[in-house]
Amino acid sequence: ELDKTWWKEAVVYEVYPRSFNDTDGDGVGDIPGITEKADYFDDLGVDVLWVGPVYDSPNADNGYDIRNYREIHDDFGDMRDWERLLSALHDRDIRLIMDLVVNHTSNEHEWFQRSRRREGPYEDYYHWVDGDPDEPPNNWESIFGGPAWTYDEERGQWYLHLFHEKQPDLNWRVPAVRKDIYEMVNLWLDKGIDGFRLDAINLLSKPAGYPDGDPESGLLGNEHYFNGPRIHEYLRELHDETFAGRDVMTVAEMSHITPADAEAYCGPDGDGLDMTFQFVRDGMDSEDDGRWASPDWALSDLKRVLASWQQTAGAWVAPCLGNHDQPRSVSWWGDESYRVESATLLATFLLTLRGTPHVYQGEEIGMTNAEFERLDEIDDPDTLQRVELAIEAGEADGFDDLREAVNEDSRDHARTPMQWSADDHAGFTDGEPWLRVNDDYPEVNVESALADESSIWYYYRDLIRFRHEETPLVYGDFDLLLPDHGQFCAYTRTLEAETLLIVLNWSDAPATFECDAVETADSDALVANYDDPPENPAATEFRPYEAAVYRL
Ligand code: TEU
Repeated sequence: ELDKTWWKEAVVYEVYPRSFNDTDGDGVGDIPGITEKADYFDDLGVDVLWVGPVYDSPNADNGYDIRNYREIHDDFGDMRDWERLLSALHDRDIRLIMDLVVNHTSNEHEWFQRSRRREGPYEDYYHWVDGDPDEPPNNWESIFGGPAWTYDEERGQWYLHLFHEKQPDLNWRVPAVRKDIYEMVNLWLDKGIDGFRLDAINLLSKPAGYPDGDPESGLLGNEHYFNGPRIHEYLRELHDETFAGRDVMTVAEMSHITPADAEAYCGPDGDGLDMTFQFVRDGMDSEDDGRWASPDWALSDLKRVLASWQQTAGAWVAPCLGNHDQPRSVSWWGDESYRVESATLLATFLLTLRGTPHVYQGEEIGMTNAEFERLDEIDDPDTLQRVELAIEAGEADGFDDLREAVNEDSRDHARTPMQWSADDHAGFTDGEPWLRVNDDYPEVNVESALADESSIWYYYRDLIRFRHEETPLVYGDFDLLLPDHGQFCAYTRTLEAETLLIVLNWSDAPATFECDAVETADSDALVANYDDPPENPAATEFRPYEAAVYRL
């Protein structure tokens, strides 16, 4: 008996509001700009829009530092604009989920301001620790690099921030903190949204006493603050006090988790969360903090991680190949020299996996990494901090020494403006864009993609339709084939008597498909990214980045 639910059958599309579509010429995307594209999402066929943080924020981390959870940031519009967006989407049967950022707030949030003045109930809302102003309380490192503690002169204590120093971590041990958060969550749910993406949510619980991290463990302290001692209690309570009994979806953003952890959070006996992202990179990187790792990843490594999640996780997952924190998927997972072929191969992959696929804005037109030439073209606080620290530590003389690393992996790659047309600034804005537009926009843009029926865009649209029609792609089992093959990523999706075979030649050279585990016969490929796909995959040569789906 299948446990059917709309969010299992959905395809989600992530919008990064700052970079999506600017309607008022200030160079920053806005909510009316998202609403303006309501038909665009509908035409593409996505079911859910995840819109990144649009709350009031001083923008130390592009809205992931929230000053007021109940207000819309001026840059993006106002509450009326937001309501119009919600109805424009609902009119088209598209649901809306928002970002829920509750591991931390901005240091400009009223709670922090009052906490640093030790005002009444707010005194312990954050993690405050006594200590010598020159000696942080422990060796924990911030995920953006540098110490996870900042000394606050006003209060005369250290406070914890696992991200930027303008993002102090909330103290979830305090019941009043949790209660305030649940109230805020319910306020948004009562407005009629369809769920949340839960930001950095497995970081909520920190161990009492803040023990030092193991000096050998990569990101210092990670074993203490990821999946901390009371995490399941907090998440269960969050669920029970807010999402329970409502028809909404929750997708948890968690790194440093195994498939078994995913089950503990999102499985049938978990905390009530619906799904967690499956970041294919998590588990592949040798470094614990995988940010500036080499893009020379190995397909066998990818398949190992993939199979462990797709075959064993007793939880629903949300596969994604990119988001606003990752390099562009074509540049990282694909091949810019085979941009169209590899982008369509990646689409075939993402949309035939088990779980709820999340497409990131621009993937549907094959947007690539930009080439950043100068430090002043970088905006991402994570990248900037790392550059600064590397220079301070004498590992580099200046930006030039770091340019290659930055260009491999900066979060800014995902944040360059959406490319709508070949007009100035890719049609994103009439003003000056807040972040530079990728130089490839005259060729890579929505307008030209829509004018060409063989474009990546139409391939996405057709695949999304195909996924909606083929139940095995949603509810079927996943079985990896040829785990050690250096070029093919191939697998089956099986539901009862029905089996679909997915063959991806994930390389820039031809490869012959030979696999005893499946019985193939002459049949047309149901989906393929070349015009004339092999009729029978067996013993047939697949061209560079050729992808095809067959019914067995
Ligand atoms: O990211 C959480 C997180 O762990 C990231 O630091 C991620 O590991 C990193 O960006 C490298 O890919 C979330 C948001 O997605 C991110 O944009 C925010 O900066 C962060 O939380 C803090 O809110």
